[in-house]
Amino acid sequence: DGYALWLRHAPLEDAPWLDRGPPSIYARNGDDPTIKVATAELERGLLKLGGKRDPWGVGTMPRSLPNTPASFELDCRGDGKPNDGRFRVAADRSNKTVKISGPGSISCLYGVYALLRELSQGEDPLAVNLDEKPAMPLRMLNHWDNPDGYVERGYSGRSIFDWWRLPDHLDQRLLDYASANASIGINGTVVNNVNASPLFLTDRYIPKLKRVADALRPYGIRLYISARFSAPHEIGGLPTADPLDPRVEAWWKERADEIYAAIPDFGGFLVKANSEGQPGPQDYGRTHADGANMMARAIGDRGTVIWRAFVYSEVDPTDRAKQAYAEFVPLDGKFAGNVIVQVKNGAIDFQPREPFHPLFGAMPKTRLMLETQLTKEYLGFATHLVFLAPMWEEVLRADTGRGGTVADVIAPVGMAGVANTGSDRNWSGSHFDQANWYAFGRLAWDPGLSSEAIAREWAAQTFSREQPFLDAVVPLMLGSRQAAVDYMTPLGLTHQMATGHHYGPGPWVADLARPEWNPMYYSRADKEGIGFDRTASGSNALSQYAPAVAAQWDEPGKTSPDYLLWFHHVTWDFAMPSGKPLWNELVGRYDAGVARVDAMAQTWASLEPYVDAQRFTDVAENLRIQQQEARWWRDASIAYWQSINGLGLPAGTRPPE
Ligand code: GCW
Repeated sequence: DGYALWLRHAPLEDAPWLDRGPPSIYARNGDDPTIKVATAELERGLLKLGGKRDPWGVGTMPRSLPNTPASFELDCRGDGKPNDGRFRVAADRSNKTVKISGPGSISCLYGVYALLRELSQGEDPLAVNLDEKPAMPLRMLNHWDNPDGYVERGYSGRSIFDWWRLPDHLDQRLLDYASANASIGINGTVVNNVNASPLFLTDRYIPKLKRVADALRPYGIRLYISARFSAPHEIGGLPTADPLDPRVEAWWKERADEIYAAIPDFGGFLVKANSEGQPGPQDYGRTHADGANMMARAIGDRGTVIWRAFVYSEVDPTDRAKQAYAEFVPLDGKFAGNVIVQVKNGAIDFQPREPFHPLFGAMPKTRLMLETQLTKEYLGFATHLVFLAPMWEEVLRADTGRGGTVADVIAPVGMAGVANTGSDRNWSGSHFDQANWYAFGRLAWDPGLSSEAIAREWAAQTFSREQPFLDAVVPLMLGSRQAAVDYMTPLGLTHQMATGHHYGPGPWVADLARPEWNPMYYSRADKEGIGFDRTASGSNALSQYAPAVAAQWDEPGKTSPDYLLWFHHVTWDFAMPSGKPLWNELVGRYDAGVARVDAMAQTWASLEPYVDAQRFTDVAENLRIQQQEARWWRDASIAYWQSINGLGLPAGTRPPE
């Protein structure tokens, strides 16, 4: 039913190594809680992979025996130094032992999962040879979960955190969650919404948080919380939350002390300040740095303050896309060493396609972290099949023009993903959305991995390791994001979603209270043309990029069609590189998006022999909805543009329905 995620370890049909007899495991340092988890996970995985054999068992050896080497040996005795989870998996062919090793217990856990990933794809253990370390230190999920169980922008049921029954009851699902995360290298989780309730800072919640932190710890996952900036005032009895008031700092210090007494490895606070109505230091005439540094002093060297750069309020009416850069760049060099600034992949908001955020590379004296969104708020929720790895690959590989790619900029810090988990049986609301959770972890571990490699290993572990299945499903996944871009917001259009819920088209909306809430604000469509001029003749947001980067986008003729209407207002007959006028190209893109979804549905229909009936049907039914809704997007959007430009449908561009 999908609950097992990519950790199904479906029985291997044809694996000679299994005929060598039931395997055995020997773990050094076997009393370490993380080594215990690693051993249990390896045992569980091997049992499942060998499932069809009888009799079959996995022995765990209490100690090393000279004449009977174990088939798997875990050797991760720490040397006391901080351990980033690097590991090796290497076979000794002479005595047929696979050794998993590294400088600390978490190495063995990561090594075990990496080994199982290979075995699940059909690899022989003696052929596995891995030597890996994570590309960045922080690989985190951000949950937008509220204490009452509602998940903001969550499309997969209620929150997995049962604050009501905690600390007395810990749901097994949390251990399964920890195992899934650890299996892809995720090592931190912010358990509550950035639109934060102050409850999480109260004495009543600390024991609840402690129970969760204790459960996650053996899996190498540190717990963080989102902190509400006004808490000292709201729950602390102080008349203010002014960051420069010593009583306020003393209050945060006292809270931090209480939390650290219960959770010695507490990760720290994530803060959304002065954005979308959230409180923040600007309420007191102070800067983001004043606010962040005050909290950073309260935490001290015990943890980190992660301060979001998603600031979205009425500062610069000319272009919402410019605000974060305008507020944060002047603060470069002013943030304390244990502050991280967390920046969304693009300057608007998790759209189907945005150019990379201009803050990357522009704050060389500040630790910057990338924020992505796994839950598909603007990409058809859990219903539409959209594999996001190509989108993240696009941003990670973008050259900032300021000494490296986005991946280079964040490598010393990390990457966060807004979680898509919930109480649904399949965790993510749909089977294919599990792939986005998986891909996030894999890319945070190694941004050099290709979307294709990630899709392939995920699909093999999740559905079927048969080649014909993989050869069909991998391209289906890889093309799915471009399909969504094409039927929702082609050619650099953005934020055309219906008001509030962000599902389905709403390009005609123009009367909402704030200008930048309106899709018309983004499309700027009129009788003559369409697109948002962000060059010097317009908002000049383009000037926030390094000159070499800006030069790619400063003229419509030079700009990639992917970003054309993001940066330029062009006439409906503007000549596209394809030779077609813009209007024809635009209509063609909507059609191409629909056609691709049709092809996805057709491909999936042909894969029935490889997938269990329930999951096959679940996916097929979602695809049918996506086929209808891609048409809804196309037809509503085109009809609306026609109402503005008065143009007919270009001849021959539209396949008859
Ligand atoms: O994408 C927008 C969402 C809000 C969200 C906000 C943010 C948590 O519509 O629901 O609030 O971004 O990232 O803070």
